[in-house]
Formats: sequence, structure tokens, C-alpha cells
Amino acid sequence: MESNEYFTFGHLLRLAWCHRRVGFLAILTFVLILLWRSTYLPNDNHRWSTSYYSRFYRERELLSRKPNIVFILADDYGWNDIGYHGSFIKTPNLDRLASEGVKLENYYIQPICSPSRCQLMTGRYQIRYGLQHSVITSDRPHGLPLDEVTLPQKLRENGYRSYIVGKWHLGFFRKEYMPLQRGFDRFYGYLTGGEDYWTHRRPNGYARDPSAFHGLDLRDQDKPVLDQNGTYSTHLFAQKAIEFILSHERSKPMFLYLPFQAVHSPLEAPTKYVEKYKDVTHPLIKIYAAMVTAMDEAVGNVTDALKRTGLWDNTVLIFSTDNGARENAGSNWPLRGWKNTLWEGGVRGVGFVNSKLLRKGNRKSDALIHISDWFPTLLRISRSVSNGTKPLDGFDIWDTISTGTPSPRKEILHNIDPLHRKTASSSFNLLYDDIFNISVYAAIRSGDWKLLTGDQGHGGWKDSDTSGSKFEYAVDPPTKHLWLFNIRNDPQERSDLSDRYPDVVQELLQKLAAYNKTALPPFWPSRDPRANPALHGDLFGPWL
Ligand SMILES: *[C@@H]1O[C@H](CO)[C@@H](O)[C@H](O)[C@H]1NC(C)=O
Ligand SMILES: *[C@@H]1O[C@H](CO)[C@@H](O)[C@H](O)[C@H]1NC(C)=O
Ligand SMILES: *[C@@H]1O[C@H](CO)[C@@H](O)[C@H](O)[C@H]1NC(C)=O
Ligand SMILES: *[C@@H]1O[C@H](CO)[C@@H](O)[C@H](O)[C@H]1NC(C)=O
Ligand SMILES: *[C@@H]1O[C@H](CO)[C@@H](O)[C@H](O)[C@H]1NC(C)=O
Ligand SMILES: [Ca+2]
Repeated sequence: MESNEYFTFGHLLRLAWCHRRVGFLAILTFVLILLWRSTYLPNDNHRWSTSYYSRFYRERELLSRKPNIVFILADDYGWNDIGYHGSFIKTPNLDRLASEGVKLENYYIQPICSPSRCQLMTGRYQIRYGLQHSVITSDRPHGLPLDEVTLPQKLRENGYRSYIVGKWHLGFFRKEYMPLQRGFDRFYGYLTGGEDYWTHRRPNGYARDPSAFHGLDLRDQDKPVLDQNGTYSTHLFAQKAIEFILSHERSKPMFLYLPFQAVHSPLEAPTKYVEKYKDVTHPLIKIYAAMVTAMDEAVGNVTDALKRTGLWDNTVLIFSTDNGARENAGSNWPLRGWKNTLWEGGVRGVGFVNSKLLRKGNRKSDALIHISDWFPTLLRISRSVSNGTKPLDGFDIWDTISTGTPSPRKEILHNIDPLHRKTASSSFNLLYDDIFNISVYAAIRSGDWKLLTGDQGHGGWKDSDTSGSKFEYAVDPPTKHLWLFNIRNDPQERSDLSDRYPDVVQELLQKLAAYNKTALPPFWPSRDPRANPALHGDLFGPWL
């Protein structure tokens, strides 16, 4: 009987009661969608545009996940030695990564190995901690001072797992100075400045100093690596980096620092790559080019691994050289000078960023950027706080790179090294010496102006062609120790303007003097025979 009755309000209530879970879920879903859209979308008239929506959403999502950071540092890699700067050397992977991302065309590093690395690790100039002279050697008790807070240390504090594969070169005379004690969870690589690419031993066959210490310099964490004699280091480090990428625990963000041995001396390359340059007649240029191409392939392999694992979508990749090409290998054309000089060829470097996080890719940036800027920039994008760090010289340049806003950086202290002086027989300028003794090796960039003082060597321009090392030497007299250039108009540093603009010279010398007032004296201890690896199982490592 009841079944024949009309469908009443009572039935409706009962029906709703039976299916209350479904109804509740429907309402909940609706409310959640509303909430989600209102938090994730900006409140403007782009609100419903899908491309804007997806880009905005992607950036929000990427930043909320803390990006992986992969920093690839090439060693002694010249300004001109990359395809997109017009080189004959084949660098297809670097060219592709750079053209998808942002090429940094006004990017500065330090002119030698340890200084670039210590500024990358601290965001601070060398004068702040006494490392303004030369590099960290393998036989003196020095290193990046322990009260400096490092980039991996900050990233690790913020939940990152940090890996270093390759060259450290920031000190090891005591264990506390080594990578695992400075913020890295994993270390596979070497501690000194250079060695043989196959045997991983120092000195290499090209070293001239007969008293140089002999030993192996390759370790996995704290243990010597004894089974890689014969593996070319570019392949070895790419392989290790890939192993770390594949085994990386996905719940944590990753900081992978990959300072390749390539393309530092000695000139050594596997035949397979040398054969790609049959047309090059000069034997050393041929090998150098092969070393670059092997490194390019390694970068391709590492980025492939990041893509295969899916880490790539949330990765910021930075590629940088640590200083310009050497006088006898590679080319910084059209820039003047080379490694170990404060001319543009020593300090203006190849660099680019590739990431899906970039708002505006496929472009070149002319913004003034310096290697010390990565520290605050990477802290910012990893959402780390900078507690514990000392006053930084670097600037957060993420917006400059990502969206093209003007660089906050207007000035670069290239260096002041009081241990490097012009000989006393040189004549000095009493007018200027009152402000800053111009016999001291120093250089500063301010806006478009650059001032150099002291013994800068002759500098010169080395052509980029394949036939040999064509040099054009500058004609400065050996007693000259003051130069002023307008780098924007004269990037080749050909016209010294110091006589024409004495007021600019004075202004820049005053800036140097102000920096010098804040400098710690350079720390340069003498050689220590206890450093000899013969006393430590044939392995370069801590001796105190
Ligand atoms: C490394 O390998 C080369 C070539 O096989 C060999 O001559 C050399 O003795 C090896 N060095 C060491 C330290 O094992
Ligand atoms: C890159 O990967 C390929 C394929 O595994 C390998 O043959 C090559 O040796 C690798 N190159 C480098 C430089 O690691
Ligand atoms: C920064 O603060 C965190 C949390 O208080 C602390 O664990 C960390 O040691 C600090 N870092 C430094 C370098 O002082
Ligand atoms: C500048 O340094 C040189 C030594 O490098 C010294 O001979 C000269 O007296 C110094 N000049 C001044 C004004 O201090
Ligand atoms: C730099 O400062 C030191 C210490 O104050 C001083 O002795 C030196 O003369 C200064 N150097 C120059 C080049 O002015
Ligand atoms: Ca270097």
C-alpha cells in the first residue's frame, strides 16, 4: 500500500538522509574549489585567462615546493669558448640550455679559482676574510675561515640535501675546512686546485716545480677513491652527479654543486673528442676544444638525468665559469687579458640560468651581476632566512634574471691585494697615492667606469680563430699602473681615460680606499712540510 502512495516531502527527506554523504561531499568540493581559486589567482582582470593562470599557478607551485638548485661551475672556461659567443668549439647542450633560459652577458666572476668559489659560498668579497691574495694552496695552512657561513650550510638548514661533485679548493689543512664540515651531505671529488684528469694525482705531468708534493687527490666522503685510475674526470663527475640525482630522496629539495675539473690545465682529453677537431691544426687548441666538448656532453647527460627523474620541472640550473681563459689556452676574445688578471678577460665570465621558474626566458640580460650575488639570490628562491650570515656584498638578483627588472648592483670591487705590488723602482703618482697607494694591485667597477691600479701585466687580446694563438699585446709602458675605462663604450679596454677624467679617478680611488679601510689583512701563511701526502698514506688531506 505504502509503495503506491505519492512521492511526498517525507520521501524526499528520507532520500536526502540516505545520500547525505554524497551531498556533503559535493558541497565540500564546491567550497574547496572556490577557496582554491581565490587563493591561487590574483584579483585582477587576467583572472580567467588560462595562459596567465597556468604560468602564475606554476610559479606559485614551484616556489611553494622549494626549487632544486643545480650549480655547474666550469674551471678556466673562456668568454669566447661557447657556441653562442661565436666560438668554433661545439657546445650544443650549453647553447640550447642558454637559449631556452637567460644568458647573463654582463656577468662577473673573480680572476682565479678559490676567490670565485669563496664568494659563491659566502656572498662576500675576499677582503672581508683575508683571502684577497692568490688561491688556497695544497701546502699552506689556510682556507675559507670557519666563521663564514656557507651557501650549502644555509640550504641544508632549510631542508635541502646538498651534494658537491668535483673541485673544492677552499681549504683542507684541518678537517673542519673540508666540504662535509662546511654544509655538504655528500662529497665526491678533489680538494686542491688541479691534477691529472685520468690518474687524479698531483702534480700532473706538466708541473714544473720539482719539489711539488706527490699524491692522490680524489675522495668519496672521507675515503680515498683508488679504483678510478683511467676514468677521465669529466665523465667521472657527470656519472657521480647522475648517481646522486637518481638516488635523491624526493621528499627533500636538492642542492647539487658540480664544479667540473674541465677545462683547467693540464690539457688532456679523450681521443673521441679530439677527433671531432681534425681541422684544427694547433695541437693545444685542438685538445682544449675537445675538453670543452666533453664538458658540454657531461652537462647534457646531467640535465637528461634531471629530466628523466622529473626533478627538472622544479629545478633552477645555473651555469658559470669561475674565471676567464688562461693566456695559453682558450680565448676571451674580444676581451682584454686572461685568468689571473683584473682585465675584463679575467673577470667577465660566461654564465646563464635555465629554469621553468623563469618568468621571461629566451633572452639575454645586460644587467650587471656578480658571482657574490648567487648567495642572497639562492637563499631567496629557496625561501631560506639569512640569519647567522655576516653583512653580504651580494644582491638578490632573481627578479633581474627572471623578469628583467634593473639590477640592484651598481658597483663591483674586483679586488684589492696589498701583497701584490709594483716594484719599488716604478714611479708613483703622489697626487693619487694620498688617497690610495696606486702601486697596489686593485680594480673597481662603478656604473660604466672601471679603474685598475698596480701591476696588471700587459694584458692583450687573443684571437678566437682555430689556426693558432694570435696575440695582440697592449703597448702600455711597464711603469704604467693606473687605468680608467668606460666599459660600456670600450669593453675591450683600449682607451685609457685616466688623464682626461682625473675627478673620476679620484672618486674611484676614494671608493677603493673606503673598501680598503674595512679589509682584513691578507692571510698568507708559509709552506708547511707536514702537508706532504707521503706522510698521510699518499693522499692529499688534512695534516693538522
Ligand atoms: C694508472 O694507470 C696507468 C695506466 O694504466 C699506470 O701506468 C699507472 O701506474 C696507474 N697509476 C696508479 C697510481 O695506479
Ligand atoms: C654521456 O652519456 C653517454 C650515454 O650514456 C655516454 O656514452 C657518455 O660517455 C657520457 N658523457 C659524459 C661526458 O659523461
Ligand atoms: C638560523 O636559525 C635557525 C633556527 O633558529 C638555527 O637552527 C640555525 O642554526 C641558525 N643559523 C645560523 C647560521 O646561525
Ligand atoms: C706606495 O707603496 C710603495 C711600495 O709599493 C712605496 O714605495 C711608496 O712610498 C708608497 N707611497 C705612499 C704615498 O705611501
Ligand atoms: C689599506 O689599509 C691599510 C690598513 O689600514 C693601510 O696600511 C694601507 O696603506 C691601505 N692601502 C692603501 C693602498 O691605501
Ligand atoms: Ca679557475
